[in-house]
Amino acid sequence: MHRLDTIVAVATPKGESAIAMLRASGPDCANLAQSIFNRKRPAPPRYSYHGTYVSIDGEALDDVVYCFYQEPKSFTGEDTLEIMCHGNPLIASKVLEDLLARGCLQAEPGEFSRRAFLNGRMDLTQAEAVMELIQARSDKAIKAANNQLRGAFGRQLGMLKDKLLNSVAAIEAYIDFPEEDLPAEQKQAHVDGIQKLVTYCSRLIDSSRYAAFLRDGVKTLILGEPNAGKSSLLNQLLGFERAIVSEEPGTTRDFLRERVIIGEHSIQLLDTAGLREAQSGIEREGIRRTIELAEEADIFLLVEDSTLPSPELPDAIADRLSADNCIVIRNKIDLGNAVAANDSFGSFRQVDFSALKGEGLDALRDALVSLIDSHFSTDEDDLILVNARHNTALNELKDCLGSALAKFEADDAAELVASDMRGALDAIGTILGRIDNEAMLDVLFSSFCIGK
Ligand SMILES: Nc1nc2c(ncn2[C@@H]2O[C@H](COP(=O)(O)OP(=O)(O)OP(=O)(O)O)[C@@H](O)[C@H]2O)c(=O)[nH]1
Ligand SMILES: [Mg+2]
Repeated sequence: MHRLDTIVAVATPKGESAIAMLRASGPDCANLAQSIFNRKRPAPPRYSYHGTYVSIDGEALDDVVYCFYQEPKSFTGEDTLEIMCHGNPLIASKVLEDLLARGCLQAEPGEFSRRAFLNGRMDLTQAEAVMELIQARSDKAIKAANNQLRGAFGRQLGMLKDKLLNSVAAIEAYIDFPEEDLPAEQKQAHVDGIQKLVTYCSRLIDSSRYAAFLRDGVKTLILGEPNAGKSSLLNQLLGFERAIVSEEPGTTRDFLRERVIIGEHSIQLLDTAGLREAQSGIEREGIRRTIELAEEADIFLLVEDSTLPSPELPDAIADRLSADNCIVIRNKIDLGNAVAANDSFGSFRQVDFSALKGEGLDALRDALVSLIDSHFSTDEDDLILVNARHNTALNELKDCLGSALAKFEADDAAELVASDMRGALDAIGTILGRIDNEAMLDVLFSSFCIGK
């Protein structure tokens, strides 16, 4: 249940910085602002004040700026006090200790957001978007999180819910009159309406892969024969010598994972063991892992030594490559004796490259951005970051709607159809957040940071 305590936390990371911020929320905030800063009158809300923070023992702790927000016009919907002190972790923790001594409780992770949700300041998808925004690692991810924070998902679900409610009301009207049949054209309108909702659900479920890629980065596998220059390419894209490069084939055994931002995208680069008949058990294991990684990768960079004929790839990998997900990198063009490119990659994007000299790097970056853009083409304006929790509820929603449709078509009793539709409404409620589901809220908010 909603605690009526005043909670407090340091909202900025530990470490030296220009400023550290503490945030308190709850009914004591107005009094705290008055007593800490020795004010004769309460602090007018939403104004910044400069003052000396005097502890409960009368010690001047720091020169700070503070701002009082009066409920309901605050992030949490409660009275809130924000205190900006100098960014010395010792000062921030002294201020925190003093606020605890004055009766505040240390906030749990995500407790501010949880209160914002419980006080109706945001739905659950928006609370989740706050966390997505904090953790977003690329421009695209930030845009999507912002979109969700502004309530895009909530609005779409709200419209869906209204349509369902209308249908349920119309269908339930027939429950009391079992001898009457729903007129055929009305029934068809409901069926069409539900069908549209099913399509909408499927689209959202499909987009969860895109959301995962925004969150974790596009999984990009660097593949090729030993010595083709895969690790040299990784180092070029990263801009530093991450991987060992040597003329000895079979240098990379275990795969390396690094993240890089290219254009608006966050990319997870995986450098792998060269593909060939393995010379040793360790190398064989490395190649097995490469094949395993290929199953989940989004994008492939196939590195070829342009002075040698194209290699034969294991079937498990060749089957995964297509013009939509792979760029062929013709490496070592600086050597000047390139052989003709392999016809079977004729339709693929190809980039002439020298990992030794860094030639072709811009062309490769451009090709990568254009490939990712076309691979994950989505309408940015209604981009939703579908997470695992949403996905479960969306599948539930889709199942309920599918079952309602089947019953409609079988001319089952109106109450049976209505019961499925009610199930669908519950699933939407789960996504937006039902206040009675304490356990789910505990799990969800505990993954947030303290002070958020
Ligand atoms: N001339 C030239 N040499 C290159 C180029 N790229 C890589 N090399 C050389 O080729 C050799 C192998 O490079 P690596 O980057 O280790 O190749 P790899 O594909 O990671 O090899 P394994 O890890 O053994 O599979 C090294 O001696 C590199 O200096 C290039 O563009 N031009
Ligand atoms: Mg290597």
